[in-house]
Amino acid sequence: MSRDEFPTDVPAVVTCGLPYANGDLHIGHLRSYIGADAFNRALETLGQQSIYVCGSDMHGTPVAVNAEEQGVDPEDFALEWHRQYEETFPQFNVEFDNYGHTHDETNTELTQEIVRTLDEKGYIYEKEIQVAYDPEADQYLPDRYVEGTCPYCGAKARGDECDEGCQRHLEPGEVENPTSTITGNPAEYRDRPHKFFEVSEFADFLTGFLDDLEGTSNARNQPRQWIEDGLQDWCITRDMDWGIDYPGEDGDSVAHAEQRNGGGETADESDLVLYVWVDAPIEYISSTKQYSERVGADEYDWERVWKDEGEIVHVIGRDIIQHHTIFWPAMLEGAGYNTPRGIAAHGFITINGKGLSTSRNRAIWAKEYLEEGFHPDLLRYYLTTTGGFQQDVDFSWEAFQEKVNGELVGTVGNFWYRSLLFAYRNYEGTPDASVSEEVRERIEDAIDDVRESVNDYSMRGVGQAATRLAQFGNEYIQRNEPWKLTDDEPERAAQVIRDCVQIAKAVGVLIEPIAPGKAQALWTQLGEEGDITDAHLEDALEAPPRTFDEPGELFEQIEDDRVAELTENLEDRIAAADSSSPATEAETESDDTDASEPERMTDTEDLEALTEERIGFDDFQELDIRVGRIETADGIEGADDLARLEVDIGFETRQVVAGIKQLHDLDELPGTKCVLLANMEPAELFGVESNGMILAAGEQADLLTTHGDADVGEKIR
Ligand code: B3M
Ligand code: ZN
Repeated sequence: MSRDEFPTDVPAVVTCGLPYANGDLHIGHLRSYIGADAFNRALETLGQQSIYVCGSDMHGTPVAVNAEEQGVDPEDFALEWHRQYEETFPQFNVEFDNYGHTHDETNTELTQEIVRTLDEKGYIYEKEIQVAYDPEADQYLPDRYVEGTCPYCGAKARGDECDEGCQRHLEPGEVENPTSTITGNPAEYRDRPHKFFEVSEFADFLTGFLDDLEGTSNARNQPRQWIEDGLQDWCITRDMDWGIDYPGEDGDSVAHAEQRNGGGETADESDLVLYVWVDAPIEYISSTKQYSERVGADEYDWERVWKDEGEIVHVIGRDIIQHHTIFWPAMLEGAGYNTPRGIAAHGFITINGKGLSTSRNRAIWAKEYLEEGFHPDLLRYYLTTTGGFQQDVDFSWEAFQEKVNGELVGTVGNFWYRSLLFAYRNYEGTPDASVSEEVRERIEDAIDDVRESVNDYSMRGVGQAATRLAQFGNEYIQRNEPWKLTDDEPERAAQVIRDCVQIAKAVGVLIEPIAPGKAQALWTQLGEEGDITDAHLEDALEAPPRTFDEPGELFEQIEDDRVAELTENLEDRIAAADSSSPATEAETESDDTDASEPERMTDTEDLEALTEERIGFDDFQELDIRVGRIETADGIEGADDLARLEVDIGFETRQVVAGIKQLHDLDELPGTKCVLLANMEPAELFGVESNGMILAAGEQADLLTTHGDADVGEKIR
């Protein structure tokens, strides 16, 4: 089934994975919230009716364990974090139409109603299973209360997820060699009756669902394997107090007062709370419902969207694909709700190739970023345009600086400022001329690129389309040199500047989903009325106001000494985190994980768009590309992804650093012919000089080579 492209005339809802209300947010979390915010804004720019909702994830062991550690009530603990998140999001220009939480009345009621429906339809059964138990603590050990070995891949795993290995969801009782995270004692397994949701009944439905699903290829393809391997039913209850009660026959929710212990083996439903992954995604619906109730069903009808027709899009981390592509759609289908149209699953943010960790202070914190005084749009731009959405992105302050100074300051900001200033000084605003055919067409192409990128779920594509248009603008000014025309050819000068002001406005409209604050500032400088958030793509071609005031520069260079200081601080922090013994307490974030296996992208829609700008043969000649032979290949201490290669290029042997360690068996490489850009500026990575660049294709770093007998040192032309 192929769907109508965005914009459609059916209302959309965009969501992002709910943050556990259990600790500070870091930039890894922000990739979801910013990515989804940008997607929602981009849909609106296309003219799609769309809202963006989310809420705090209040339940489960991620919250209970942390609250317990601090000796506070989980509800108070979670509500405090919830309040903080509500304050933090707007500071990153992340604007939810509704932000609720999973413990509120709407979600509690809706969750119980959905579970009751599933039960009535016969999709829920009871079964006795073995659950981990700590005799000393006299407590059952659901999920993060227990650690052990993953039965699938052998990695160290939590009770419900193989967070450091294969990323699978684990059912109670599956983790091997279980140890209690409360006392550190080996856990016993005891029999307990629990409720199961018959996910296995939905295999055919899910296969069809995946055939139609849009979004990133990881979310569309990975689950097929899980279905082929055979779906297990899903245990949806837990022996703990904190959570939404399993709904009783009469529909009452039963309050729990005392900690249950290992005594009873009755199937008393009032003893069980729902597994956090049942009520968490239901918050997507509850939050939509709250929005609908606030604005009125005439403006936005949650029931239409969730039960009749709606464009539902989830933005999530790649560690929770299984929850969103198997459990969640099965629940929705079983209870008679609509399933998502698109799921975009992003890679992790890493530092030195390793995942962020809240408990080890191995992170760049959201608050810290803001305290540094950086504008939120810089991080928004960096996070959305660095690497493909599915790729893991290694954060460094140098890379951040390079992006900001190169693309935002050097390309976008520079173009905006020089065009508006020239226009202001010579014409007190937009010159009286019409936009040239060339420029109109170029803007139309950029609009098409944005539309396509949104339909490809590529926020990077949106950002790049805007930046490329600004780059064209800079070239256009340079090529036409209006400053030479004002005296002798005033009409021609006015024409060129008219074009530039139009391009500046268009760049603003196009970049708004990614950099809404800066785009609004440009809008104001242009003397436009209202909010740029309300602008649609077509407005990029509408004439800007005739007059405007003197513009100011909207972006500022990030200085080298600033970056040096930030890098030093970060390195100290990472060294401390890496030398600390593995945390014995349960980790507090689902993204506490090493990110070592970037997904392979195989679908053509994931390919980077072809660059439109052409280069001359002379430009190509400037690249000195040579045939080389890899002599040695070894790892670099402290850098999980990088390899140090010695490459013979005939005249000499070059030392080159390449990000291929995770993707190739280094022992196999010596003797392999490769292709090397020899006149690349030397750079230093992790203290190792890289003198040239080895060429490779795609995310999997498929090394380029020659197929004939070209000698080492031959030039590639
Ligand atoms: N609260 C956080 C995570 O695992 C979890 C997401 C719920 S989304 C419904 O990323
Ligand atoms: Zn595993």
